[in-house]
Amino acid sequence: MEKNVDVAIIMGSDSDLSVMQNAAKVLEDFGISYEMTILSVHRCPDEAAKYAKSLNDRKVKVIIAGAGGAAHLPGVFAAQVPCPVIGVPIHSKLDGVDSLYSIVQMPSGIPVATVAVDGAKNAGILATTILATSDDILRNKIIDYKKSMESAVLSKNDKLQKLGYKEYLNQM
Ligand code: RP5
Repeated sequence: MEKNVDVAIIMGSDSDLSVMQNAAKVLEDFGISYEMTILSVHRCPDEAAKYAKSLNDRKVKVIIAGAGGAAHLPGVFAAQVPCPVIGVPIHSKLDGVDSLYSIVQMPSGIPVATVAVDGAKNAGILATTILATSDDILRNKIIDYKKSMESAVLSKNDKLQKLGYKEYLNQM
């Protein structure tokens, strides 16, 4: 039996997995329930449509969909679900520009929130912030996460001021 999860990570091929794992890692760090599925809207369209229906039946809250090349998967899912879809363009033979344009250029009325080429980590963070709008624990975790990034940058700047750029680079 399929379980209830907050986020579904979908990708068009196992060749996308090395990128898409970065979305899963973020969700794990934030303690968000998710499932991960390989399904192609080109190579197995009937199964993909069945899975979209199952996502609707289970009221999955956010979908992260990665695909490369003629990357129709995020848009085809967005057409079939009422929840936000985040698209991850995967690097490809055309450096991912084909994937990026395929995902970002959606027709009016069917948006896909598109991150950078191979930006699965940001897709995970964006999904978390969407869920955080109705979950104060997650909201606080996002605030802490941003504070930790702030401290990391400020301490790098302190180090640069102390060492100067040459020594800083020597130590990198
Ligand atoms: C897309 O085609 C997949 O998302 C993948 O990025 C690309 C290539 O797939 P494979 O030929 O590696 O299976 O559908």
